[in-house]
Amino acid sequence: MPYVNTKEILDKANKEYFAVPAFNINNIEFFHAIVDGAMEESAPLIIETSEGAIKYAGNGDPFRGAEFFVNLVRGYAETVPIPIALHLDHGKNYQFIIAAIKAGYSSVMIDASEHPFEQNVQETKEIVKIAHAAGVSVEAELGRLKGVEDNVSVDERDAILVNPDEAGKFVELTEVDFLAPAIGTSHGAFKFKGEAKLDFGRLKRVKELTGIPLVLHGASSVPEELVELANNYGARITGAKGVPPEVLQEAVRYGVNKVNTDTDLRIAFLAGLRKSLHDKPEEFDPRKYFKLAKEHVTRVVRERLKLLGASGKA
Ligand code: PGH
Ligand code: CA
Ligand code: ZN
Repeated sequence: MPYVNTKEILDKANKEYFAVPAFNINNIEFFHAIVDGAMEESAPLIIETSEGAIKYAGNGDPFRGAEFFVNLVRGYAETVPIPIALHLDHGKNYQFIIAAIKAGYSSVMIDASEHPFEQNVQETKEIVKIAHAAGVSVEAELGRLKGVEDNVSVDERDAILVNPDEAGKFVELTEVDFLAPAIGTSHGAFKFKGEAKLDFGRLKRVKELTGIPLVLHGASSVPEELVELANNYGARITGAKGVPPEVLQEAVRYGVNKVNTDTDLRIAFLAGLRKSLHDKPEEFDPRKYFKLAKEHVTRVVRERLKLLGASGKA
């Protein structure tokens, strides 16, 4: 199947009320493990790379890194039976966003969410103009990715989370294709101190006022059994907490169509790698000691595709 525009995948998800996980990669091992999982589930696939990943793959050079990922993902897509898109995650620097568009990414995120509303509108608008002219779709973000505790004041909450009325205006002004509204999640393995609490009231309003595909960042579930496995083999990850699977499904019911997933894959890979290094100290072929790590990643990928309703949607 072809290398596709992310918009094609997400417009279908929006119409049919499911979500597609977007998986972050830095290297070829994660890529292969993710594609295997998506093929086994006959699911559409969104691969995403951060600016850091592009820098890593280009050995410091963003243009080289962006070319590397496009060649990898586009070349591969043409040989497999599922549609695959490549997305720039959290584009903050003009240089990286332009590098991604030039190299042939399917979509880019312009993350100007730490700036005041007007500036976010201006910067997003500018990228939308450039990207759309090249046939590349655009994601933007409103609000800050930060856990919100129960004892936080209403004012503080308003300062951190998305303002739905602004979201409606933002989409109208920028003509952005997808929007990531901050509703209480955060990146990494330590998202919540107590219960996972997302502001579904805001999410529902944002969907009503925009109608476009919505993106949930910081959406990893941080499965306990994987953290435990990693810790049993020498890792030291304590107090980790993610977004439980049933909470993600609720988010999908309120209109989330793209679910960004990085941390879960990292923990899965780490757990598998630590176990195989421990179990086979005589092994020094990376293709062999990465095998179990990749299998763990594939399993997480399959679980999330099923959970979010993307299985069978290729
Ligand atoms: C993410 C990933 N990438 O943009 O939002 O979030 O750390 O929860 O996997 P996690
Ligand atoms: Ca942000
Ligand atoms: Zn993110």
